Parts: sequence; C-alpha cells; structure tokens
Amino acid sequence: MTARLAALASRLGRAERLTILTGAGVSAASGVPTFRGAAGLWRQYRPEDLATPEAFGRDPRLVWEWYAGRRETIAACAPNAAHVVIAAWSGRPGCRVVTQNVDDLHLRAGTRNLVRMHGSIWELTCWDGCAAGSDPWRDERVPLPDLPPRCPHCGGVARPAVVWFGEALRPAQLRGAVQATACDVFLAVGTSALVYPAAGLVHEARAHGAFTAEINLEETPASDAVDVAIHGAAEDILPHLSRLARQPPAD
Ligand code: BV8
Repeated sequence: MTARLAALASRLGRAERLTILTGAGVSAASGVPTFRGAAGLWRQYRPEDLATPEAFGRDPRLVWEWYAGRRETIAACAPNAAHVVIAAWSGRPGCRVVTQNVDDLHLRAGTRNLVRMHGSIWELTCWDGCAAGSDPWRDERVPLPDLPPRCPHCGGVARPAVVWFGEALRPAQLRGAVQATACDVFLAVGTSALVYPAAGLVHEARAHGAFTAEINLEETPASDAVDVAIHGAAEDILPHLSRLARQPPAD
C-alpha cells in the first residue's frame, strides 16, 4: 500500500492536468447511502423500479417518495474529509472533478470545475415538457409541500433533475466528462465502476496516456485496468495522499 500511495502521490504532485471521478463511496462517510454497499439503496429497491422514466410515468408519487426520503437523508449530511481534499485540489490549474453523485456535497464543499454527470437531487425539471421547465430549477425544501411537486411554469408534474437509467446524459455534462479524460492523472474514487458512460471514462483516460488510479473499499471492474489500485476509505486515503503530495520529492 505504501509504495502505491507514494507512486500516486508523486504523480499527483507533478500532474498538470488532474481529473477526479467520484461515486457514491465519496459521500458514504457523510452518511449518504451508497447504491451497492451493504446498506445500499439498490438493496431496498430495484433500480428499474424507481430510477427510470418508465417507473416515474407509471407512478410519479412512488418515485418521488423515494427521492423525498433521500433528500431528507442528504439534507442532514455534511461534506467529509474526502470532499474537502477534492475541493482543495479542484482549485489547481488543470484540475477537473467529474461526479456521478447527485447529493451536491462536492458543491457544498466549494469544489470548482465540477461536472455533475447525473444532475442533482436538489434540482427539478418539468416532466410534462413545458419549454420554460426544461432547464433545471433548484428546490431545496425538505419536506416538499406536495408529492409530486408541480412545475412553477405550467403547473404540470415536476421530476427530479437527475439522469435515470435508459436516459441520455445532458450534452454539456457528457461533453465535460469526456473532455476531462484528456489528462495526465485520472483518479477514480468511491465508484463501483458499473454504470456507463461514467465507467468508461477511466478507459478513455488511459487511451489519452493518463496515469490512472482507483481508491475504493473493494475490487471493481476497473481495478485491473488502472496503474494503481488502492483499497481503503476515501476519507482516510485522500487526506494522507494530500500530505504526501505536498512533501518535496525524496532525493
Ligand atoms: C445512458 C442518478 C444511453 C439517479 C444514476 C454502455 C454504454 C452506455 C449505457 C449503458 C451501457 N451498458 C449499460 C448501459 C445502460 C446503463 C448502465 O450503465 N447500466 C448498468 C447498471 C449496467 N446506463 C444508463 O442508462 C445511462 N444512460 O447510457 O443512456 C442513451 C443514449 C441516448 C438515448 C437514450 C439513452 C445513465 C446512467 C445513470 C443512471 N443514474 N444516478 C439517482 O441517483 O437516483 S446511477 C447511480 O449508480 C449513481 O449515480 C452512480 O452513477 C451509479 C453507480 O453508483 P456508484 O457511484 O459507483 O456507487 P455504488 O454504490 O455502485 O458504488 C460505491 C462504491 O464505493 C463501492 O464500490 C463501495 O465499495 C465503495 N465505497 C463505499 N464506501 C467507500 C467506498 N470507497 C471508498 N471510500 C469509502 N468510504
């Protein structure tokens, strides 16, 4: 572990273009349930039952009850040490942060140059497709006054402004994520590397010649593809890496 940490720290210290991809594991220490861990969200619900446009079309109230519960949980959570380190790194020239998370904890930690691939649980758009409601608006009320909430523009049904399974990512977010793979160091943190197109980004970074690394509690399908796979908690490993990367290189 030490040698791998030192190798990654050395690369981080020298990187002119650093890209960090995060998943639910970065928010776990803040109390936000992951999708596939022991207490994972998907254990209680099947993704196809809830995180799809078909599910929402069938029963908007049921899907909103799931999201309203997640919003209530997330509202009580604060950024953890992993978010704080990533926010500090995000201020470096050439650093970009691409997250799959919809909890906005990176935003609350002050992260710059952030691409939120799957949107935000704190934003809504119009499900009924009115023009004014196609751009997400922020609604942080907990609890929401009624489920499903209404579109303020047309009075129709509002939906969470997140990307569901089977839905395309918004072009600007997809473009930002793909452009971020043109980097010197690509660091995936706290993701099971199962959901695409996010899971494909590490391979695109490798194709650009990037040094790739993964920090995760467990093996993932990306572990064999990266140059360095470090098994540990993001909230422990990232502060340690940050200290190592600041040290002058050993003679
Ligand atoms: C699309 C938002 C196309 C909603 C989410 C190939 C190419 C393209 C698409 C596909 C493809 N193959 C299959 C698909 C379809 C599908 C897909 O990938 N399916 C999977 C299941 C196989 N992809 C899609 O549908 C995507 N859309 O491609 O559209 C298209 C094009 C044109 C027209 C129409 C369609 C959209 C996918 C987005 C789905 N939305 N979230 C919401 O949140 O409610 S996905 C959701 O799960 C998350 O956002 C996240 O992205 C994803 C994976 O979760 P992770 O973040 O990785 O979290 P997970 O719990 O899985 O893992 C956490 C890890 O952390 C674990 O390994 C754990 O060990 C570790 N950990 C825990 N604690 C810590 C830790 N590590 C470190 N420290 C800790 N403390």
